[in-house]
Amino acid sequence: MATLRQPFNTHLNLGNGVLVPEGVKVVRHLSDMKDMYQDQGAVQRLLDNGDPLIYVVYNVEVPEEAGELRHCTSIVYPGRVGNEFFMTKGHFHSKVGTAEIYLTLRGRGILLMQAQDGRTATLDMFPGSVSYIPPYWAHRSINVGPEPLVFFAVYPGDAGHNYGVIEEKGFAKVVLAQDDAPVVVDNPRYVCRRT
Ligand code: M6P
Ligand code: ZN
Repeated sequence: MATLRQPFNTHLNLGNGVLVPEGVKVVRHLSDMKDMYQDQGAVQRLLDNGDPLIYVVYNVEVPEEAGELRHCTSIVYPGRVGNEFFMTKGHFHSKVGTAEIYLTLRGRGILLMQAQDGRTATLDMFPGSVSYIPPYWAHRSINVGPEPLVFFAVYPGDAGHNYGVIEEKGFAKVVLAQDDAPVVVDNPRYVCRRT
Protein backbone atom coordinates (compact mmCIF):
# COMPACT_ATOMS: atom_id res chain seq x y z
CA MET A 1 0.00 0.00 0.00
CA ALA A 2 1.19 3.56 -0.74
CA THR A 3 2.59 5.59 2.14
CA LEU A 4 -0.10 7.53 4.00
CA ARG A 5 0.92 11.19 3.97
CA GLN A 6 -0.22 13.82 6.45
CA PRO A 7 -2.89 16.34 5.39
CA PHE A 8 -1.63 19.91 5.42
CA ASN A 9 -2.70 23.51 4.94
CA THR A 10 -0.99 26.21 2.94
CA HIS A 11 -1.93 29.83 3.47
CA LEU A 12 -2.81 31.62 0.25
CA ASN A 13 -2.73 35.40 0.46
CA LEU A 14 -5.86 36.25 -1.52
CA GLY A 15 -4.58 39.74 -2.24
CA ASN A 16 -1.20 39.05 -3.77
CA GLY A 17 -1.22 35.27 -4.35
CA VAL A 18 1.84 34.53 -2.22
CA LEU A 19 1.81 31.13 -0.48
CA VAL A 20 3.10 30.46 3.03
CA PRO A 21 5.15 28.39 3.07
CA GLU A 22 6.33 29.73 -0.24
CA GLY A 23 7.04 26.27 -1.71
CA VAL A 24 9.08 25.93 -4.87
CA LYS A 25 9.35 29.33 -6.51
CA VAL A 26 9.83 29.59 -10.27
CA VAL A 27 10.94 33.00 -11.54
CA ARG A 28 10.82 33.92 -15.23
CA HIS A 29 12.47 36.96 -16.70
CA LEU A 30 12.21 38.10 -20.30
CA SER A 31 15.56 36.43 -21.04
CA ASP A 32 13.98 33.06 -20.15
CA MET A 33 11.45 33.39 -22.97
CA LYS A 34 12.79 36.05 -25.30
CA ASP A 35 12.12 34.14 -28.53
CA MET A 36 8.42 33.87 -27.70
CA TYR A 37 7.68 37.55 -28.32
CA GLN A 38 6.93 39.07 -31.72
CA ASP A 39 8.96 42.25 -31.60
CA GLN A 40 12.60 41.21 -31.24
CA GLY A 41 13.76 44.84 -31.36
CA ALA A 42 11.60 45.58 -28.30
CA VAL A 43 12.95 42.42 -26.63
CA GLN A 44 16.53 43.63 -27.11
CA ARG A 45 15.77 47.11 -25.76
CA LEU A 46 14.16 45.64 -22.63
CA LEU A 47 17.05 43.20 -22.13
CA ASP A 48 19.53 46.07 -22.44
CA ASN A 49 17.57 47.93 -19.77
CA GLY A 50 17.68 45.19 -17.13
CA ASP A 51 15.69 42.11 -18.22
CA PRO A 52 12.22 42.61 -16.67
CA LEU A 53 10.57 40.08 -14.40
CA ILE A 54 7.59 38.66 -16.29
CA TYR A 55 6.08 36.17 -13.80
CA VAL A 56 6.58 34.13 -10.66
CA VAL A 57 5.01 30.77 -9.75
CA TYR A 58 4.75 29.47 -6.16
CA ASN A 59 4.34 25.68 -6.17
CA VAL A 60 3.09 23.80 -3.13
CA GLU A 61 5.39 20.81 -2.67
CA VAL A 62 3.30 17.84 -3.76
CA PRO A 63 4.79 14.74 -5.43
CA GLU A 64 4.45 14.67 -9.21
CA GLU A 65 2.58 11.37 -9.13
CA ALA A 66 -0.77 9.99 -10.25
CA GLY A 67 -3.42 10.48 -7.60
CA GLU A 68 -1.87 13.70 -6.27
CA LEU A 69 -3.11 17.22 -7.02
CA ARG A 70 -0.40 19.75 -7.74
CA HIS A 71 -1.36 23.36 -6.94
CA CYS A 72 0.31 26.72 -7.26
CA THR A 73 -0.22 30.43 -7.68
CA SER A 74 1.10 32.45 -10.59
CA ILE A 75 1.67 36.19 -10.61
CA VAL A 76 2.06 37.66 -14.09
CA TYR A 77 3.27 41.25 -13.87
CA PRO A 78 1.77 44.03 -16.01
CA GLY A 79 3.78 45.18 -18.97
CA ARG A 80 4.41 44.80 -22.68
CA VAL A 81 7.11 43.77 -25.07
CA GLY A 82 6.44 46.21 -27.90
CA ASN A 83 2.65 46.00 -28.08
CA GLU A 84 2.45 42.41 -26.85
CA PHE A 85 1.35 41.86 -23.26
CA PHE A 86 3.47 40.03 -20.67
CA MET A 87 2.49 36.34 -20.58
CA THR A 88 3.52 32.91 -19.36
CA LYS A 89 5.52 30.54 -21.58
CA GLY A 90 2.58 28.17 -22.01
CA HIS A 91 2.64 24.41 -22.15
CA PHE A 92 0.87 21.20 -23.00
CA HIS A 93 0.81 18.62 -20.25
CA SER A 94 3.31 15.82 -20.76
CA LYS A 95 0.42 13.48 -20.04
CA VAL A 96 -1.62 15.38 -22.59
CA GLY A 97 -5.03 14.02 -21.57
CA THR A 98 -5.06 15.82 -18.21
CA ALA A 99 -7.06 18.92 -17.30
CA GLU A 100 -6.41 21.98 -15.11
CA ILE A 101 -8.42 24.61 -13.22
CA TYR A 102 -7.46 28.28 -12.79
CA LEU A 103 -9.11 30.48 -10.17
CA THR A 104 -8.27 34.14 -10.78
CA LEU A 105 -7.79 36.23 -7.65
CA ARG A 106 -6.67 39.56 -9.01
CA GLY A 107 -6.20 41.47 -12.26
CA ARG A 108 -7.40 40.96 -15.80
CA GLY A 109 -6.13 38.29 -18.15
CA ILE A 110 -6.76 36.23 -21.23
CA LEU A 111 -6.30 32.49 -21.01
CA LEU A 112 -5.21 31.38 -24.47
CA MET A 113 -5.57 27.69 -25.26
CA GLN A 114 -4.64 25.61 -28.26
CA ALA A 115 -5.46 22.04 -29.21
CA GLN A 116 -2.99 19.77 -30.96
CA ASP A 117 -4.75 20.31 -34.31
CA GLY A 118 -4.16 24.09 -34.03
CA ARG A 119 -7.67 25.07 -32.90
CA THR A 120 -7.59 27.89 -30.37
CA ALA A 121 -9.89 29.16 -27.63
CA THR A 122 -9.76 32.04 -25.17
CA LEU A 123 -11.36 32.73 -21.82
CA ASP A 124 -11.41 35.98 -19.86
CA MET A 125 -9.68 35.87 -16.50
CA PHE A 126 -11.00 38.21 -13.77
CA PRO A 127 -11.33 38.01 -9.98
CA GLY A 128 -13.61 35.06 -9.28
CA SER A 129 -13.34 33.44 -12.73
CA VAL A 130 -12.89 29.67 -12.53
CA SER A 131 -11.48 28.57 -15.86
CA TYR A 132 -11.59 24.92 -16.85
CA ILE A 133 -8.86 23.80 -19.24
CA PRO A 134 -10.02 20.42 -20.58
CA PRO A 135 -7.53 17.67 -21.48
CA TYR A 136 -5.48 18.13 -24.68
CA TRP A 137 -5.31 21.96 -24.65
CA ALA A 138 -2.03 23.86 -24.29
CA HIS A 139 -2.48 26.94 -22.08
CA ARG A 140 -0.87 30.35 -21.67
CA SER A 141 -1.97 33.24 -19.40
CA ILE A 142 -1.65 36.82 -20.60
CA ASN A 143 -1.90 39.86 -18.33
CA VAL A 144 -3.96 42.43 -20.23
CA GLY A 145 -4.51 44.84 -17.32
CA PRO A 146 -2.57 47.45 -15.37
CA GLU A 147 -2.02 45.40 -12.20
CA PRO A 148 -0.55 41.95 -11.49
CA LEU A 149 -2.62 39.02 -12.76
CA VAL A 150 -2.83 36.53 -9.89
CA PHE A 151 -4.37 33.08 -10.20
CA PHE A 152 -4.44 29.78 -8.35
CA ALA A 153 -4.11 26.56 -10.38
CA VAL A 154 -4.78 22.88 -9.65
CA TYR A 155 -3.81 19.96 -11.91
CA PRO A 156 -3.15 16.22 -11.65
CA GLY A 157 0.14 15.24 -10.05
CA ASP A 158 1.29 13.22 -13.04
CA ALA A 159 0.35 15.85 -15.68
CA GLY A 160 3.87 17.25 -16.16
CA HIS A 161 4.85 20.24 -18.32
CA ASN A 162 5.73 19.95 -21.99
CA TYR A 163 7.15 23.25 -23.26
CA GLY A 164 8.80 21.90 -26.41
CA VAL A 165 5.98 22.28 -28.94
CA ILE A 166 5.16 25.84 -27.84
CA GLU A 167 8.83 26.88 -27.78
CA GLU A 168 9.25 25.55 -31.30
CA LYS A 169 5.98 26.55 -32.97
CA GLY A 170 4.38 29.17 -30.72
CA PHE A 171 0.63 29.67 -30.38
CA ALA A 172 -1.47 30.38 -33.47
CA LYS A 173 -2.75 33.59 -31.83
CA VAL A 174 -1.09 36.49 -30.04
CA VAL A 175 -2.65 39.08 -27.74
CA LEU A 176 -1.67 42.64 -28.62
CA ALA A 177 -2.56 46.06 -27.23
CA GLN A 178 -4.51 48.23 -29.63
CA ASP A 179 -5.26 51.64 -28.12
CA ASP A 180 -4.56 49.96 -24.77
CA ALA A 181 -7.29 47.33 -25.34
CA PRO A 182 -6.33 43.68 -25.87
CA VAL A 183 -6.99 42.15 -29.27
CA VAL A 184 -6.46 38.50 -30.17
CA VAL A 185 -4.95 38.24 -33.65
CA ASP A 186 -3.26 35.60 -35.83
CA ASN A 187 0.38 35.06 -34.97
CA PRO A 188 2.36 35.97 -38.10
CA ARG A 189 5.29 33.88 -36.81
CA TYR A 190 3.21 30.78 -36.10
CA VAL A 191 4.76 27.64 -37.51
CA CYS A 192 1.83 25.63 -38.81
CA ARG A 193 2.01 22.11 -37.44
CA ARG A 194 1.26 19.32 -39.87
CA THR A 195 0.93 16.03 -38.07
C1 M6P B 1 -0.09 27.96 -13.94
C2 M6P B 1 0.02 26.46 -13.99
C3 M6P B 1 1.44 26.03 -13.72
C4 M6P B 1 2.39 26.76 -14.66
C5 M6P B 1 2.21 28.26 -14.52
C6 M6P B 1 3.08 29.08 -15.45
O1 M6P B 1 0.07 28.37 -12.64
O2 M6P B 1 -0.41 26.02 -15.25
O3 M6P B 1 1.55 24.63 -13.90
O4 M6P B 1 3.72 26.38 -14.42
O5 M6P B 1 0.85 28.58 -14.79
O6 M6P B 1 2.95 28.68 -16.78
P1 M6P B 1 4.16 28.02 -17.61
O7 M6P B 1 4.59 26.78 -16.86
O8 M6P B 1 3.57 27.74 -18.95
O9 M6P B 1 5.27 29.00 -17.64
ZN1 ZN C 1 -0.85 23.12 -17.07
